[in-house]
Amino acid sequence: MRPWTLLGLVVFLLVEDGFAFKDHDFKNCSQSGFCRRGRALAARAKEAKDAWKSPYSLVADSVTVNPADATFTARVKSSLYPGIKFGLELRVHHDGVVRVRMDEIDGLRKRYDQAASWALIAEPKISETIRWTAGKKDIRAVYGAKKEIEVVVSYEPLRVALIRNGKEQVVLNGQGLLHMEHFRNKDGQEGGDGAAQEVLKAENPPPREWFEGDKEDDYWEEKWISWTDTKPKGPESLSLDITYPNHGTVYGIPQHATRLALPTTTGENSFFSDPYRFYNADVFEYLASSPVSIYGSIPVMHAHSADSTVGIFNAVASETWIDVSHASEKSTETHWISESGIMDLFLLPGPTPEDIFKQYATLTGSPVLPAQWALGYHQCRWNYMTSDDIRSVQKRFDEDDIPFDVLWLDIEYSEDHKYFIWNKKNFPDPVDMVNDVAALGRKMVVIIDPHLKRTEEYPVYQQASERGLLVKPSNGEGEYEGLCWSGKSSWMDFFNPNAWDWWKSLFKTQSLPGGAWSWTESTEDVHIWNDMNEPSVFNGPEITMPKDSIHYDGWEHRDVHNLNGMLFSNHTWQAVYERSDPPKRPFVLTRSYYAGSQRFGALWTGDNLGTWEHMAVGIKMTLSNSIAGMGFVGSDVGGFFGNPEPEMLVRWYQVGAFAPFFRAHAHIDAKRREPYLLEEPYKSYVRDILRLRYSLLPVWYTQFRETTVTGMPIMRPHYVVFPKDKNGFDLDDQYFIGSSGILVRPVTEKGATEASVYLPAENQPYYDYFNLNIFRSTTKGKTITVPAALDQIPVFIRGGSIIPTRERPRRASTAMKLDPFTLRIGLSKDGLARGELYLDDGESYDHQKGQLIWREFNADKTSGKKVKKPLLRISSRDMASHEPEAAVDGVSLKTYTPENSFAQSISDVRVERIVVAGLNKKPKSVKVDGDDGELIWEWIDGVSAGDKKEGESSVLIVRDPKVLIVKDWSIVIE
Ligand code: NBV
Repeated sequence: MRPWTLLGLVVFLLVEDGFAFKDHDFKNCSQSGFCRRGRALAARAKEAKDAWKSPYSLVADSVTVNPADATFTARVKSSLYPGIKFGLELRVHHDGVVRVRMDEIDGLRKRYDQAASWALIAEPKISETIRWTAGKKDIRAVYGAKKEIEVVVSYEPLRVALIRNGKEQVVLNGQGLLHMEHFRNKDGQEGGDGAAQEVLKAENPPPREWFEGDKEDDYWEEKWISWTDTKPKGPESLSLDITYPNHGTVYGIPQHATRLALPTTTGENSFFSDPYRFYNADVFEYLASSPVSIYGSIPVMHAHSADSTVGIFNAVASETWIDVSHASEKSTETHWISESGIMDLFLLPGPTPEDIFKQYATLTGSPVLPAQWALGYHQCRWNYMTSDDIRSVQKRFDEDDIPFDVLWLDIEYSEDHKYFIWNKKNFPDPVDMVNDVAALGRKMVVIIDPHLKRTEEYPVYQQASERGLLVKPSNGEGEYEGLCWSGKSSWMDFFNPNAWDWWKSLFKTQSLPGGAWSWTESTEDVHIWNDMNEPSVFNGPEITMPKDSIHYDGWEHRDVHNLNGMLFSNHTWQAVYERSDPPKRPFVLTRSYYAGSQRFGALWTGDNLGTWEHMAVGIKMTLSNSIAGMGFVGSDVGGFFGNPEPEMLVRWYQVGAFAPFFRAHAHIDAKRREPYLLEEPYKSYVRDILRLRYSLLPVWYTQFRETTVTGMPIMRPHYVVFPKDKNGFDLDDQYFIGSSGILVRPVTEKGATEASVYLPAENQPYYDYFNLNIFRSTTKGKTITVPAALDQIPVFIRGGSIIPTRERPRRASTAMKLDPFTLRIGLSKDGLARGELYLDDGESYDHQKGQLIWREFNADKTSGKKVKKPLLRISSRDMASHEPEAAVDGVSLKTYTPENSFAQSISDVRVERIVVAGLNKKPKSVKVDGDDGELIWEWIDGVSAGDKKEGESSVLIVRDPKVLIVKDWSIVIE
């Protein structure tokens, strides 16, 4: 018998049987009042064609330009409602990003305006050099090194355009779909200035119906199935068209289970019939191709062409629908419809993808450097049932020499789903259990969900209740109650600042003064998994909290819904950070998230199905999350639901091993599928994949450092690496690992024996990672077919790359600290290569004080001490002290010295092997520069990097070159 309460069981069965994804579980646009209104507006505009004119205009004599910086404000009016005032503000930031804000002024109520403040790291710096110039018809700002950027705000109708080199990059209200529904009273009173309405009536305004439609469609109440949303504030939606007249491809707006290059949702040949939706939801058995909302929302979109990339970040937290259509091959129209909130939009001018990542990271922060162990393999299932079960899983992995770093506990560890509280029948000795796992250098992750069981016997609920920290029902009285795993539950309101310190105190592993409750039955080796934080409410509308529930400061849940999950996991992250002194890097996995979540932790793509389609779309979803800033991402290996056959499981491990976050997970009803349970040859295949992941940990970790500084994604789709190569714009089944030069094309097709791989438009060799065979791309790009039997993964080294690996099989990443390195070098067609290695203690924050090594490896032809013109010279130098901008976690490395104590702790670590592929002739000698002793090396004849041929490349293997990883050195090949 599973250890849940009767109520939990009933709820579970309901969820299991009743909620398999069916259309009627979640709203489509036509079932949501404001989305219907927004789409109807677009339809009227389409029908009216050129006769359509936006009623919104900027009041020219209200323009106020700030003399000290690049800000202006102005009043906006709508010819439909002249008594209603809107305020518009535009600011150009110091990096050229443009922020556009619009709100109703002196309205009957206030629109929610704090979404950006949760997402941004700080108030952005406004440019002090750029100025707005107001004219009769528009106001504009011109900037950029060559004055190539122009932002033009036209007065009538109101229209905002960001232009680069004369080409419009992004246009707001170009299609006239802007509509900010103002607050009004139910009795028909509009609010605002009645006198002005009289004036306008005399001026013969366009009929309101022409623009808004002829009925008050779900203005004051919305019924859906058995729920009634009371909508006490009435209509307050915001419709806005965002057009990219010169960009044919758009990416981003995760999370949706679809392709990276977003398919169209309107127009004749639309791929989906509904818009993409943002309304964080626990969508049970989500479809593998669908625009429906799932667990997280990042309102970030990139529009791309071979000419330039431009981005937008729309800081809105309420339910939002986005239509995408392509008016022509070269342009994209989008239409954003949000239920509430102000307009707060950031235009990221690019012009390269790299610039966009930097501009976005400057706003919302870059991913934080995770603990190194978190990049290892995570073994999870719902559930490991007892502490001995945990011990035995660890033992079985070790007996079979299969590496892993982390064991996970899902909800059944807890007593009656009261998180933090151990079910002592099955976990009598939690601290000993964690210590047994930690004794072998591993960690545990334990789940903490946000629903609190409403019982006096649960100290966490009891204290939250006493302190008034729980979300309130629509009448604002008492505590909102819903059903979740723990039965009758209430939810923490993290919008309440009083919740923060208290929540952090729960995670302390010591007893607290005054008898306050803390998690003493835990240790610093326990990290946290936040699930169900959309929030998931079993008996709520669309399995979430009713929109009219009340949060801190009186905001309705509708206003903040998409922020809810982020606030929970961010505060959990801070709790784990503050639990130890000095702090250790927390690991917190979240299911729900928003723009800015990247600063805190990792995410996974939720409850996927064990199908080939889900395996494939998981890659697309992780790519989409990556380009929207959430770089530490992965999907459940194996698929959450179902029992994957061995072939599928092996392929899924291959997919997972090349995702930043690598975790296998399974539903409670799924058969056990830990890798050691597999028959041969599958078990060996999986062991090899895991060992491959571990051997590449130095690459992953080095790429994580880079993203903490540049915001560049770790999983990098083709358009990011080759923005001008049109063949790559739609590619989303293959990608690069950061700037390492590794290209991977995981196989997600059943029965595959070969795979086709696109080599980008550059004239370079690409080397098969495993056998070093050379394939050649051309300046036009080329698709190749490579063998892909079940034990093969198409992985390539881009010519010109040096890949540092650690190839000794170990049980966990923590056991690799003193392991030697191998350098795998794939020469470019010119016979050159470059690579990097970043290392630190992997766990503390000493790296921010310069306790680290950051090396640059080069293969070139510069002269050695004795040899003037070598065939090749391979060298290692200290990057951290040479790079003027050296940084990690956004912190500059000014205090770094090469002799730091971390470097000293690995001072004996050697390079044990160097493998060079593509050298043009057999060397005569290989020596450490300046030394006379010949190194031990081996030569295999083959095709060189500069040849035109394909096939087996030449390989030089230098064994034990007697050089240290922390030192500068060079090896000359004559
Ligand atoms: O906590 C149980 C599961 C968890 O294993 C899964 O990963 C989450 O996405 N959780 C959802 C709740 C129940 C799902 C049916």
